[in-house]
Amino acid sequence: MIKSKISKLLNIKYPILQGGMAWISDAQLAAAVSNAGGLGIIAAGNAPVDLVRAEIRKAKQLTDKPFGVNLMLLSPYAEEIAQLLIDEDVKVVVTGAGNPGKYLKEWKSKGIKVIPVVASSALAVRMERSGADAVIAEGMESGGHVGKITTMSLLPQVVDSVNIPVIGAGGIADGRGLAAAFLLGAEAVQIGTRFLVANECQVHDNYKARIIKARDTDTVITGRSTGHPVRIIKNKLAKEYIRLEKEKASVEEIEELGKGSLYNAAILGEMDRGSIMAGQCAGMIKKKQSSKEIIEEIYSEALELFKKFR
Ligand code: TUI
Repeated sequence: MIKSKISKLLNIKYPILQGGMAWISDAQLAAAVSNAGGLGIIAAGNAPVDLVRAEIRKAKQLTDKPFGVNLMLLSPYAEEIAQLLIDEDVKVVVTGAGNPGKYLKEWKSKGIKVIPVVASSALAVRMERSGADAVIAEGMESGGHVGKITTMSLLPQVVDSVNIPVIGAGGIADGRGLAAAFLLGAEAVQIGTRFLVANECQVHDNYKARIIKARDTDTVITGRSTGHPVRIIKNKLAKEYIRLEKEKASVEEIEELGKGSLYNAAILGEMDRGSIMAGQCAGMIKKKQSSKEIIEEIYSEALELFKKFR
């Protein structure tokens, strides 16, 4: 077994967290990952409180293992969901796309394990001081909302900056990525893109097919000029973003283009004008598998690689 502080902290078998993907990471996926020995995570995304509550309750029915909820801090419902996580006795909270400082004290007082995603060492240090149990250092290879530093550079610098365990994320899709993250000092990894093609993932089949077809150069970051950079697979929508940004269109005009676009891709399967969020590792993903197969394959590949160092 790979010994890891995170497996111990979260009471999980494998040091693998499933990324909270808005409109995609629901109770079914999270429970499948948790039942397989990883940490499943329900994404709150921009969803209203009632929907998130229903998913949390559903996950409790589907697994007796620990699972987490990802609070996307740009959500208009962030405040209400922060309270919901307390009311529903959620064990692990991951935050993304911002600084969760104002919620940390109360979550900690209720015994919730808090794991903020950070894109810099400075935020990691602040989070440790505020009482975070661990941080996720997410490099800009990841899908969706991204920072500016790559996993290779960010992860070891965050590891050097804090004493709490660090989870690596961004560009990790197989056992090589898991092993590499551990060599850079991580105690676990968070994986999103690979779980898009999990059998238990309810994302539209067109989305899964697009991931399987993806090549290494197929993603692009849009929205840097609006302050909300997002990595998506290149398509008509991405081209339109790039055109508007080149023409220095207003933030409102660019953001209007993005409204509902993730829903259009993930739920409606709209591949031309939807936001197909995916990490740069999409090109490595070649087949659909169960969550259990994905986790066990990644883990056994990494174990095999570690034997080289004995
Ligand atoms: O949150 C993510 N990835 C996401 S959220 C999302 S939903 C969305 N939809 C439309 C527009 C925007 C988002 C899709 N993908 N990853 C975690 C993450 N957090 N990556 C980077 C960061 C981050 C960046 C800067 C966290 C904190 C931060 O600093 C904030 C501060 O105040 O210092």
